[in-house]
Amino acid sequence: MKPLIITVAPNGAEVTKKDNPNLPITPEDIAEEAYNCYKEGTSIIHLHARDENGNPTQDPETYNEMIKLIKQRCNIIIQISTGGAIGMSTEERRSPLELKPEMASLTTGTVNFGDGVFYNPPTLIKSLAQEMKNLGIKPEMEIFDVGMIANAKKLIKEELINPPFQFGLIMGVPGGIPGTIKDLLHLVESLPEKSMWSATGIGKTHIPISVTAIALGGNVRLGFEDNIYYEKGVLAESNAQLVIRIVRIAKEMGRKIATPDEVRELLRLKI
Ligand code: KMH
Ligand code: ZN
Repeated sequence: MKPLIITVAPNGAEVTKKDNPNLPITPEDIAEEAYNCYKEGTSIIHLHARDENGNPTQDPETYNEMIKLIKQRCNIIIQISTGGAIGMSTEERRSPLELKPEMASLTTGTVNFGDGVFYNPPTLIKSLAQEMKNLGIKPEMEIFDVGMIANAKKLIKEELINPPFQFGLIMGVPGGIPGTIKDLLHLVESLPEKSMWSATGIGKTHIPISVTAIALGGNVRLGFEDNIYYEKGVLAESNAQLVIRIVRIAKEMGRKIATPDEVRELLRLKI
């Protein structure tokens, strides 16, 4: 089996310090968290920016500050979010692409998201894919429900995405595909050829989805964006604490852990 690629999504856009006081918010705290996760075996960091009040922002300057501080510490692969937060304008969401990170997220469909709607109409998906292609940014196609894989295949057919195709299967969002093993198998079986994938399960689905992904030869995403608990009723102390557990389980299951440079080669990232 290929080495396990660990992605950490350390803060997301929706979680607050009230939910978990250990949530990293400032560029400095996020950079330190990225470094701690890197030291434990993380190769990709999925970034969302927050403003000085802790609210989500897509301000390129804030992303730039975070990225600069992370790069001073380690060579982890930077993946910025183009999802941002519910309700953001499309212009706002796309703006940090100008920083030309190695990777960016690209959700390939609209989905209910708790009480809100994560809005991704075909024109937006296509224009984000085109922009990433022009800038040499590798998209991670984020899949919240199975129909989004069909939309991704359309982008591939239109040659807007180059192989290998990187998918992030995000399961258990209220409104999206449930985080069950059966649903994970269905998603994986639906992926096109030349695909690589990671899976994450929101909340209590975190461990079953991670362990199954490791067993299937896929990869994992974890972090406070998806899950703020270490176990039922116990908040995680840090993102790195979640990484340490997954690395321990993966090693027990016979998977080596990929380094950022190994991932650059596997995903054929432009450096
Ligand atoms: N915050 C969610 C509405 C992404 O990063 O691309 C969307 C999200 C996806 O987090
Ligand atoms: Zn995100």
